[in-house]
Amino acid sequence: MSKALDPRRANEPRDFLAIEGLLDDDERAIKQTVRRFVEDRILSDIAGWYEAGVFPRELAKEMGSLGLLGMHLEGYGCAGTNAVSYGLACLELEAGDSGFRSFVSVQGSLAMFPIHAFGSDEQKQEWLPRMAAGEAIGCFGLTEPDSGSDPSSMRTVARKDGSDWVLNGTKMWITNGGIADVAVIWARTDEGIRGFVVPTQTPGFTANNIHAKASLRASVTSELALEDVRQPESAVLPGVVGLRGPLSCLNEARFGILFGAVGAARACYEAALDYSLSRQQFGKPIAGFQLVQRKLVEMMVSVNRSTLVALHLGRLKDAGRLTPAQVSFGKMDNVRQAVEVAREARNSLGANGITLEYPVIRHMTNLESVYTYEGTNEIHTLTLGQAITGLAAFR
Ligand code: TGC
Ligand code: FAD
Repeated sequence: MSKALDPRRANEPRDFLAIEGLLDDDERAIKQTVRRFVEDRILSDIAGWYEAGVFPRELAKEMGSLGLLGMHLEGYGCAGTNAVSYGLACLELEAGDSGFRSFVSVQGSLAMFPIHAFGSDEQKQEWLPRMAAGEAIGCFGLTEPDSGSDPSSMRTVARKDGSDWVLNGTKMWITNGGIADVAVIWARTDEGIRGFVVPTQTPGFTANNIHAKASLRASVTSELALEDVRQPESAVLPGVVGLRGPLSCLNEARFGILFGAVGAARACYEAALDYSLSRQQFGKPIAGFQLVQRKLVEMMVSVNRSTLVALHLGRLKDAGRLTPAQVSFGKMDNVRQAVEVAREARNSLGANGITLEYPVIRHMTNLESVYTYEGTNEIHTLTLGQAITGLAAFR
């Protein structure tokens, strides 16, 4: 009996539930293109970038020319793909490194999306085409030193001075901050929370990169200090007032993360599978031991289940029916599954699992940030609790 027809080996270990077959031709082509980009441009250098703590800014234009920046937005040089394709691109990028998915999430979903959704024509024309091309880099300033899970407590203020706005405050943990050309800054005003499109060269605007991170090392994370940053009226996002503005952006970015986390988990599972098949102990491959097989099976099941959840949520988004609480379901569960997979995979590699020669510990430490940012596991648990009980337990 040929191998292909043997029912005991009929399933592809790397696509066990044949999920690839649920994608259409365009989606498959985009996924393969991004996968090739990751293989050609990221995988050979990522361990070095990670160790050195650098993000290769020069790759931004390449990602722009692939259409990965503001990918699911329409017009202004954006690719205008469906949501599933955007998710699949995030998945493949994060299979390379969470830092690259972070870059794309922040650029497309947190910096370009608010300009696209809430900006003036002038703001859109000025920033979106250059951001889509990777010529201008954006960041998103919501979190502050004393205001993380509860952004309603933010202290950054924007006060009217004649026809200008003057911004003061500190934003913390801002991805891309130190390499950004433009920052979308959320600040308290007399009218409520508003968004400002602030060029980072404006006097009074300073970005200080955060060093000594043990997670997301191939990504720039910064503190932003705003001291009397003066902006014209045209800097305010005219289309939204209130916390709904930044939280709407987070829905978009969290959607990318719920796909992205699957990519990190898949990379860890595949590394563990390959390693277990080649590593010999007690006279045979360790993959031949029951306890190792159990780990591999749990990882494989988890990756397949998370992929199906992501794809289902992507289909709902493309149908215009995805709710924020459903996004929380995906962000909470897919990231925690990925954390578990990474940890089991790390263990499966023994001592080799702690070196950057293998991707697993890099993904494992990256996922700690992913678990925390864009709403912690607890915040998404409470969002789901509110959705099913009608009772808010945040305060
Ligand atoms: P609450 O009173 O519930 O709502 C205030 C207003 O916002 C509206 N709203 C939403 N709108 C759109 N999407 C959502 N998901 C929304 N959730 C709420 C709501 O309808 C209301 O609107 P209105 O017009 O009636 O005023 O707000 P709350 O203060 O109780 O907070 C709710 C909570 C805790 C869920 C929210 O604050 C939250 O999500 N906190 C987590 C903060 C967070 O995720 N920060 C992320 C910062 S950015 C980041 O981490 C980037 S990492 C990027 C990377 O590198 O990849
Ligand atoms: P806290 O809110 O202080 O939470 C600490 C702990 O308390 C957590 O376990 C939390 O779940 C728990 N907790 C808090 N409130 C409750 C509650 N009501 N019930 C139960 N438990 C609770 N922010 C941006 O604005 N822009 C960015 O680009 C950005 N990039 C980031 C990049 C990295 C690498 C990291 C690590 C963070 C980034 N963040 C960014 C910030 C991120 O969104 C916050 O770290 C996150 O929202 C949590 O806030 P916090 O760190 O202040 O933790």
